[in-house]
Amino acid sequence: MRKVSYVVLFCLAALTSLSSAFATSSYLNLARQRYPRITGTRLDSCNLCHTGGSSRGLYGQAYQNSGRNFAAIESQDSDGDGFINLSELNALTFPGDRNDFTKTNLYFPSVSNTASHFTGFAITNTSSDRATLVLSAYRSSGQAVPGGAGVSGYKILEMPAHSQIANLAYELFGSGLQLDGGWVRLASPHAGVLGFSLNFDDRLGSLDGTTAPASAPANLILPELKSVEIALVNPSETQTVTANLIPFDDQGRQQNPLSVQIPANGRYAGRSETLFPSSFIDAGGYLKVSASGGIVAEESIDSSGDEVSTLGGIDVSGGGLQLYSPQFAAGGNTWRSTLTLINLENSPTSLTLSFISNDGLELGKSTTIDVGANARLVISDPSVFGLPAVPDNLLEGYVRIASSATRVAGVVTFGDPADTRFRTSLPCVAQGGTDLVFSQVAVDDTWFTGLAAVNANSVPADVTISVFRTDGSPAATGYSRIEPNSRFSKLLTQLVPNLPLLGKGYFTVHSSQPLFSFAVFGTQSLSVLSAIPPQ
Ligand SMILES: [Ca+2]
Repeated sequence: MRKVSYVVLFCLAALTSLSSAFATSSYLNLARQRYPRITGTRLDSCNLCHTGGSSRGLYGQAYQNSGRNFAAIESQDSDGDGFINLSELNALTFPGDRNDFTKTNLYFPSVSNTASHFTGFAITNTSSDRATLVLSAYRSSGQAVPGGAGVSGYKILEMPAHSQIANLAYELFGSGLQLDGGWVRLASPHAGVLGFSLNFDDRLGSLDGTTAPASAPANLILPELKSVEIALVNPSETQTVTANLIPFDDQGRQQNPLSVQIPANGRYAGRSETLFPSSFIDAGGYLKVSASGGIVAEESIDSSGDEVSTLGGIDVSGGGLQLYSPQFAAGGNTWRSTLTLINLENSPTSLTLSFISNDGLELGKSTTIDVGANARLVISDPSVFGLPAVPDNLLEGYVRIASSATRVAGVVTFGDPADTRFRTSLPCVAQGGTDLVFSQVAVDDTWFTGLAAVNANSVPADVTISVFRTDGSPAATGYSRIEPNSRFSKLLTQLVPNLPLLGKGYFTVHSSQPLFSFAVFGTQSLSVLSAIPPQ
């Protein structure tokens, strides 16, 4: 009898643990059904809810306490790491482990894949570790792009150390992808991932790129209001945001604001001339966006022809007392530049502007201009420096901007004099860097890549330019010296000897002194041109 009891007890115990295992695996099945992307990943195990053995972890406890309702705990942060459970599951980080969370969040605010418009992504893993990343595509409604025939709403990438990918949206999400003005989130539990995207049309008549921002502030400025399409993304996965669009004129006077609601994961797009009276827009001005939560903002300026230049939103708390426009070029029938500066504070300032040549010599004379509270100053030719508005010969260099009282931000737009063939924009920079990464390089029969760098220091800068293939292996290296207050603007082929033809890849700039720098790439025929800020 006793033996039989042991056997019975043993079997009961085995059954109990078996049934608990069955329960766990059926809960895991439910998790897979609700979050299909976890299937086959490191989250696809008992460890999602349990911390080794059978004891529940923080997420497992929350699931139990909710009456086993995944939806009910999606907006909770069970492990207190600052990321809600839904974000963690979407980013493939453990919602019950406070040491495991998204270290890189990047936002690509304008993504299209239609018969005529495409988006390309260049993503670089700059770290010496392998990185897992999850790309998620959303429609403007906030709906995740649904999976179906030839399309998936998400893409999981495993990137070796120092590697790069350059792919079109449909190469990542499938040839069935149909997206007209959506957006993409990149999340990774690894740090050191950088992104850049390019939007272009099928004729390569227009192309422009922007670096993917890694943060979503609540207060931003879009520096142009005329002939622009504004795009705002709400990256919250659970909360609607209210965004107030507040137009300012060049004198800093606020006009009637417009309020828009953007659903969770949603995107709002609108053209300035349909949003605000033309009498106001035609006079210039800029837009302040003030939202109830973090947002990502971008504007595309298309004032002439089909040439587009894209600018990311400027964080209102950013800018600086000293700024550099790393490019200003005018004349010689080749270039025209427009420098736009905005006083970010509610009190007046004076801006002293100096135009400095590549050799470090002042071009014309420095000028000081009073700028009112919240006002905007537009410099569209070099006449403010006492030079001809359209110089016969090319004048090229950089502009230093010093503000007497308040933080200012700015952008420079440059293109051909008629502004119809090519045009691109760059933010002005307050702080230089010694280690810069440019997430894209293209050097072949069709494409060129150029690099400009300003050494605004009083000592020479020794610069190493290293070009890498997509697998992270070095392709070629070049060395340059930039004298104090000087600048170079050259083709990558001039700076890096023995550079092989490359359609993809990336490059880094290491300097002994902080530099203000940017890259440009475009077609050899200059039908398109895109400037790339460093990251
Ligand atoms: Ca976590």
